[in-house]
Amino acid sequence: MKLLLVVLLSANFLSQCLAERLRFDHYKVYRVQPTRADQLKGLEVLEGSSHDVMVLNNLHLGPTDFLIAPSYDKAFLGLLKSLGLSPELIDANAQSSLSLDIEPVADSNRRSEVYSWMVYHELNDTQHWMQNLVAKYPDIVTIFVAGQSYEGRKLMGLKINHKDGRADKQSIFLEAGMHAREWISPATATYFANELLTSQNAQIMGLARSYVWYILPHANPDGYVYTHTTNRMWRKTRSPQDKNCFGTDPNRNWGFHWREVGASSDPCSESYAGPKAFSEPETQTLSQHLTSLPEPMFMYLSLHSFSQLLLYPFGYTSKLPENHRQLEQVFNVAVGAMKRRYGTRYTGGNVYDAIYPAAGSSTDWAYGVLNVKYSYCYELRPSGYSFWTGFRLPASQIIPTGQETTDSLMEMIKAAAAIEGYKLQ
Ligand code: 0X9
Ligand code: ZN
Repeated sequence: MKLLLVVLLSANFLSQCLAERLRFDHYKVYRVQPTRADQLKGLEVLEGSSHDVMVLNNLHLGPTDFLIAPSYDKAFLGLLKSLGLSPELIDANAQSSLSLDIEPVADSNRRSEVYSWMVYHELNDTQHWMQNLVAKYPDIVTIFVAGQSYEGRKLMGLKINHKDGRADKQSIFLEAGMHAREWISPATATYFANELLTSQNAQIMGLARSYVWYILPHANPDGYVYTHTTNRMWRKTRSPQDKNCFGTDPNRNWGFHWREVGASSDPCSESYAGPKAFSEPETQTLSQHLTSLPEPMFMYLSLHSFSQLLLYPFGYTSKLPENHRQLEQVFNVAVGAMKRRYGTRYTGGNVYDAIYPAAGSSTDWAYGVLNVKYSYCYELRPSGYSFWTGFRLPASQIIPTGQETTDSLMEMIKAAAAIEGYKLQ
């Protein structure tokens, strides 16, 4: 009896500790297109104001999607009317589309020895997979810990260094998962790492041997876990902030022209830059780790989703980087290779003009502070601008995305190596 009580009590305790997954029954998704600064200002009051309103992308002059609780519907429509805005209804019941089983997640209780790219994975599963690779390729793979998250998780990545390669190797760092809900990003990073180890393609293996590779699938592990346990649409880190809001946008938190433009000082905003540069343990420890790496860094890559864009610095200014001609040349090659296999079209350019001003990103920092001359950010599949559907890429597209992105990265690196006279194997 006593034992039963203990079991029951601890089960209860556990369920209270484990955050419940948020449901959005009969919530509506609206798209609103502010065209004037006063409209934008009027919409800002909605950010983090209650659990009944979620702003799905960072507010800007352009289409923005809102997730609205039934109880808030009237007030929301009233506000829009007063601002002279008319919404478009994107989804009449958010929960029914969230419930569609397009994103199967591997069951980590029944972890099999085969880690596949047919499904998405939880953080623990991927960390376990990385550890298994060390056992499988002891001469090539080691684990690096780039730092720690607010909730104490490790920023764990793979270092891939084929010992039979050239002696004076430079490094390539690939960071993924900075934004929690962009699930295709870590999935593509692990797909690519697996290619570097197992590909039958001689060109891929040649490149694998020509550099020291650092692959960090989850730059924001707390956020990623939160998208699995509680809120699929979470973007930021999970540190508590003022106004009872949580998280900082880690891609606005880097210490290079911090918060100058396209970043918010409102803790409830999706693009909150944080109280100061590198306020977040994730960006602080990762940046220190990057500074301490022994090899000269040849390229810095950041994987996000979505929109099918390839981006290069800067986000903080429309001024083009000094080597922009080379960056553009490599961009053209990379976009061409992306299209080869499945016809997937990418556009892009410098962040500021190609999407929107955004200061404090890792891509800008790697270029501006670390002096990495080839610093790129991919916004992976899908195309379009529906913030409601764009982060939920069907799992059946993980492999095609992995394949075409590998094609693109290979050609990108070859093109940059040719310009720099870096000899490949
Ligand atoms: O807003 C962002 O941080 C990125 N878009 S996203 O939808 N993935 O959130 C784009 C930022 C531009 N990219 C870099 N400067 N790396
Ligand atoms: Zn992102």
